[in-house]
Amino acid sequence: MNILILGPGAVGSLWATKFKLVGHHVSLWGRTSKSELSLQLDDAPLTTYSNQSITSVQEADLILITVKAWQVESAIEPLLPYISEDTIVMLMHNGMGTAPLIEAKLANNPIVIATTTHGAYKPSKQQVLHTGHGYTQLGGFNAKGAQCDFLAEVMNHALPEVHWNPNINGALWTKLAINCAINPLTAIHQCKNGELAANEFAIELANITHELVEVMNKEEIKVDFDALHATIMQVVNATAANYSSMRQDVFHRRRTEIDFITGYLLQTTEKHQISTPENTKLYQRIKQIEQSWTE
Ligand code: KPL
Repeated sequence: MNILILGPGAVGSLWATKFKLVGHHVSLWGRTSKSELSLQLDDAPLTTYSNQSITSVQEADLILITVKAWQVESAIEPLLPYISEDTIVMLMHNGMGTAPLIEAKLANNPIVIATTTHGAYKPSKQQVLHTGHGYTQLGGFNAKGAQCDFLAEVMNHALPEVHWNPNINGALWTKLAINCAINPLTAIHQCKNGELAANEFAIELANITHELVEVMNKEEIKVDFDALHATIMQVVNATAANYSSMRQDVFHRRRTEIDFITGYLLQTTEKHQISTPENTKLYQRIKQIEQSWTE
């Protein structure tokens, strides 16, 4: 397949190198205007990709968007005049709420949403490290996207495991709930994920989880407190030594994904006219931190 990776950060570069290894024709669209970029996955040899090539947009069978949620709209903008209606557009990032923005611009394209638990890290522009083996779920966002289940096999060949999930919304909400619970708290307290298992966070985490269950049930995602709390604590323990992406963003004073994580939850809360004070408090605190950098 002709695959274009829009946003060759850590996750985008991981998929680019994995796709190339199994023989796909892979191009990148990064921020730099260099016509070629090179990537090295772990200890594998360096591989080279065309960058910002209009032809690669026109010929793409799949555009995999791996920029942060808040960058999706502006990142796709320069490509819009060149994207064919047959090109599958796939979103892969933390948070929710970008698919309708893409649909508004590319109404006739198949749109697929992906969520992955693979860990990747880019210590330099060329190097990408596959730091944690995970799995990926895909599902259609629109009717054309729902017909793209063959992609699970294609992607599974490059970086297993990949599953097609006809109920991708449930998977996205579960991931959103994990991020709502872990990311703001670790960013505010500048701690590792594992530190949230301490007693001092027990009540706060339980309150956050109760609110998440209420909102998810309103969205017709069937989940109860014990199951969601166990899932969140399982991720806290499995990623105990890691710094969450939001903790890293705050540490480096970069814009966080809060608007598409807790912000998306609060929009949904408002829609159902319920209240989620614990999550609102976390949202406001992260916004305050971001604002303090510009003052
Ligand atoms: O997705 C994550 C993130 O950091 O954004 C978790 C699952 C919390 C792992 O750190």
